[in-house]
Amino acid sequence: LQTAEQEIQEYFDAAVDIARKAGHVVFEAFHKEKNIDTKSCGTDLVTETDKYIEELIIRTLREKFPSHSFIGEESASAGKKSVFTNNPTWIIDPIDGTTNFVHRYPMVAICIGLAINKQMEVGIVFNPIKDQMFTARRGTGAFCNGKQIHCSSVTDLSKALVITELGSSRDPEIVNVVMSNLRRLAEKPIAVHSIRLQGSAALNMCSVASGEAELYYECGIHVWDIAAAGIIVEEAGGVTLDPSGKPLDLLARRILAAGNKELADQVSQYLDCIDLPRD
Ligand code: 2AM
Ligand code: CA
Ligand code: CA
Ligand code: CA
Repeated sequence: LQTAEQEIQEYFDAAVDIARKAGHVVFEAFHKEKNIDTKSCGTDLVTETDKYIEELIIRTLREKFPSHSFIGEESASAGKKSVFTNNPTWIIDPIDGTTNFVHRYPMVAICIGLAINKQMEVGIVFNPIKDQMFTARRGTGAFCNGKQIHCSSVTDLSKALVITELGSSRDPEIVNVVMSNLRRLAEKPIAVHSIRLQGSAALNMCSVASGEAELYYECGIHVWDIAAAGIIVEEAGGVTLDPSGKPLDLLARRILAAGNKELADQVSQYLDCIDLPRD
């Protein structure tokens, strides 16, 4: 009989293994001509590779763990509503940063997370272009290519490098909220060191986990954008919260990831978010 720890190790190894295989596919497709389609609007892109990889990952993990459940971006887009239960559930984003992938901007990642009893146990975020494999298992730290990573200890918002995104919606009301948040952070009295937009929610969170940036927030993201990267931030010593400062709700479409609670509390009072339909 396996102990719970051995079981989690088996899930972790399987996730790393399939993330690498999927990474080869993304790497091969990266510089080639792509077949691009749009989803909710003209700035919400998807390629054949997104769909192919999600199918590959789910098929491979389901073969190994037939009783497990699956939530994936492209399955959800195909009409399969996310059902998040206590059953071991794999949460998958085949390519996080599809717009980057289409433009050959090298910030793309394969995200594979495993939740048991709705708690994240394993998180894998692999950038195959830069060959960076970010990994975490609950209670054992966060790593990039096997080397332990830690969040920044900066607690002063005016000394922070902040990451956010434009998002895929061009609805004027949503764009307005994005811009007013940016303006508030840029202007005095806050006047952060600077602001970055990298185009991948998961890699933004890995930047926070690595201490490259102090914090990241975004409204409009989905559970598959943040599930795997969330445990990586936490195991690197950081916090994941709702942008309001309340506890994180994985299905609520919004995230604040920061190196520490002090910084998160400072920024949360300045951030506005639009309520979106839950995942
Ligand atoms: P994707 O590339 O997998 O679609 C960009 O804002 C980041 O947020 C990307 O990681 C993108 O993931 C994700 N994202 C997905 N849907 C979004 C939405 N409706 N609004 C904002 N970001 C979204
Ligand atoms: Ca997408
Ligand atoms: Ca995504
Ligand atoms: Ca995606």
